[in-house]
Amino acid sequence: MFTKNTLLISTLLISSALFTNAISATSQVTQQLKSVTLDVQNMTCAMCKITIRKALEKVAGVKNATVDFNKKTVTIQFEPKRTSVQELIKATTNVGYPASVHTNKTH
Ligand SMILES: [Cu+2]
Repeated sequence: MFTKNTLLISTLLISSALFTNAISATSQVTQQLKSVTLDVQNMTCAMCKITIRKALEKVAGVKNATVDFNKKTVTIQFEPKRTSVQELIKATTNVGYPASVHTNKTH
């Protein structure tokens, strides 16, 4: 009986932890997903933002791409087994937006 309760509690804890992660941008990535932020060149208007996001979301293995127009960056969550940072950079470059990996200097 004790084990059952413990198991239930752990399950609850794990699910709430997963939920918190899902809504938090600073979440630790799950085992299958990796996150990368790219600095994107040539981003000048709202259309660019859409073009970049669509180009990335077309890449197999990309879960989501979030463009930050003010910072000129895009943060991508992807499955490292299906695609790579090089592929992501190629995708934005192909639609006219050369990119490079964003390095966080405060880190
Ligand atoms: Cu534009």
